[in-house]
Amino acid sequence: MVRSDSNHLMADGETDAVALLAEARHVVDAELDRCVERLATTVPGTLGTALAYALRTPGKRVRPALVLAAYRGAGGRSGAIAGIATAVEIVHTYSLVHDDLPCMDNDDVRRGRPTTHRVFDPCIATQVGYLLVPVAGEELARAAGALGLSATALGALAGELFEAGGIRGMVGGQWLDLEAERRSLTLAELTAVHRGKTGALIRAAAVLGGIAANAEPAVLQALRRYGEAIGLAFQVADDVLDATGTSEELGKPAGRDAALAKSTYVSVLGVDAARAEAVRHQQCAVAELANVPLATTSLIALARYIVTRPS
Ligand code: GRG
Repeated sequence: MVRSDSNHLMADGETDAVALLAEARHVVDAELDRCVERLATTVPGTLGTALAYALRTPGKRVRPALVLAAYRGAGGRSGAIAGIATAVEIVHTYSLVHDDLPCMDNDDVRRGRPTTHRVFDPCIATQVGYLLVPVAGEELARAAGALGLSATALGALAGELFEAGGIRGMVGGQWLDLEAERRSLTLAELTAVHRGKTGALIRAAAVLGGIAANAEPAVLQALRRYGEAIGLAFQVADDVLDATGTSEELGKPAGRDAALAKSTYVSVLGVDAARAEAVRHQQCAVAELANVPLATTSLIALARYIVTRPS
């Protein structure tokens, strides 16, 4: 055990994850600022202001940290990886803006701030979400150029990111989730929803880091399986936090799943078994990293953080 600056006792590895998340926040927030400046010239007025609001909301930056850890784990060394991490974060941001809309979860607070549609209006927030998707594509292409990657590698990056964001990933999972409202799901059905809705983008973050480092197919496969498992661990932990955390801790209303009568890992398994399920996925993720040439310390630390995080 080590002692952090805040005098909070931290388990081994947690400091690595906290430092990596801080670094990811630093480099991605700088990249997002540059993105906002570029957009200000092309998207003036209220829509531009709303785009800046959504892009500058302070999230944990877990997906960018995964991109950095996978990239460096696979031998990548360039600072331009921040642009790939930013592209993933922009897709994530779009999903949060749309997820909060009145036609979806109808949430008032996100990341400790009023949601985009509450500050502006649902029409503007809908436009913000749609606009962020091509912005993520531009960011990805710019970063691939700065990294000196080939057109084939850029194709692989784009294919991975937008398949994860599409019908076979996040959007498909969200559709299943919306269809499942007010219905009790089995554990298998719930897992199918979250493999797409939450897991796909997290998996893509790990794989993108590997592609950007020109990793061998076996390393990419290990990163894919690792990402798949921590994606599920992330959602199980999210359900536990929603049931056990406070709104102040979470930066969004706690207990929303129960209020919306959603099937969750907690409603299906109970809190204790859900926690055990998250740890099981974490262990599966870490097991995938063995036997490939990959520096694993940060990836293991992030897997642990994902199930022990406070928000
Ligand atoms: C049009 C059907 C349709 C879908 C649009 C809305 C949408 C796409 C997808 C929903 C995806 C979604 C919001 C999944 C939840 C993932 C999740 C657990 C988010 C919270 O992630 P954190 O904790 O958030 O990393 P921060 O704020 O820290 O970035």
